[in-house]
Amino acid sequence: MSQLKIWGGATSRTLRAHWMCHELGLDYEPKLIGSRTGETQTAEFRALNPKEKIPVLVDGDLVLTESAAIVTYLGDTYGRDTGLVPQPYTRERAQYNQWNSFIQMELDAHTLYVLRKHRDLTQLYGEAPAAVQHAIDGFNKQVAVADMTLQGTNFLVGDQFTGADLMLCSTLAWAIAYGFDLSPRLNAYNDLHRNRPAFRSAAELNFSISAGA
Ligand SMILES: N[C@@H](CCC(=O)N[C@@H](CS)C(=O)NCC(=O)O)C(=O)O
Repeated sequence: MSQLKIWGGATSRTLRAHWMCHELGLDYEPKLIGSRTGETQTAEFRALNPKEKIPVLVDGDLVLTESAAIVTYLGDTYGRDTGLVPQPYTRERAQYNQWNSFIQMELDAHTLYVLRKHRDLTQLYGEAPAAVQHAIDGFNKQVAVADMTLQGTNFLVGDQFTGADLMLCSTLAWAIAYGFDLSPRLNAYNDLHRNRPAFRSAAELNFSISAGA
């Protein structure tokens, strides 16, 4: 049995962790539990992650949460020479960190996740039409910055695919599923990277289960 486990499936955030494992060709054990199925509230899972959230990485006695932190840890630990995560103490690493923070905050937490909560899960989080409208406008404004950056390149950092592209593509797919109309450049970028064999095998695994209602 592998000492490396990834808990969680069915969402864009869990996809990030599986996708990086597949990029690195890692032998790991997927523990495919879904969100809002009750599986994040079992005693076993709460002992791992009292936040009751997925994804979670377990590597021996290390437990790590937060999808971007998991992606970076995997690249640092198991892919030092792959360039999937730029080397520490470099300008490329600083730019990589910047993009991952931007994607998590501006394209995920403040915008798409607001729609998730206050448009799709109103029975749990309540209605907030003004917040929903601001989230839509905010996403469109911020994603335009990614669009500008990708003028003449297929990569956010340097000249190769990195964990930052993985983070952005997983988020763009989420946006498309929510009905956002992305620019031709962002669609082409997203399609290019979603053609990677590691994306396809990881997505097949990740979406082999469903989230709860
Ligand atoms: N910032 C965290 C967010 C994690 C998160 O909110 N996960 C959701 C699913 S995408 C979850 O586990 N929800 C718990 C539940 O609904 O049961 C990350 O990027 O990993």
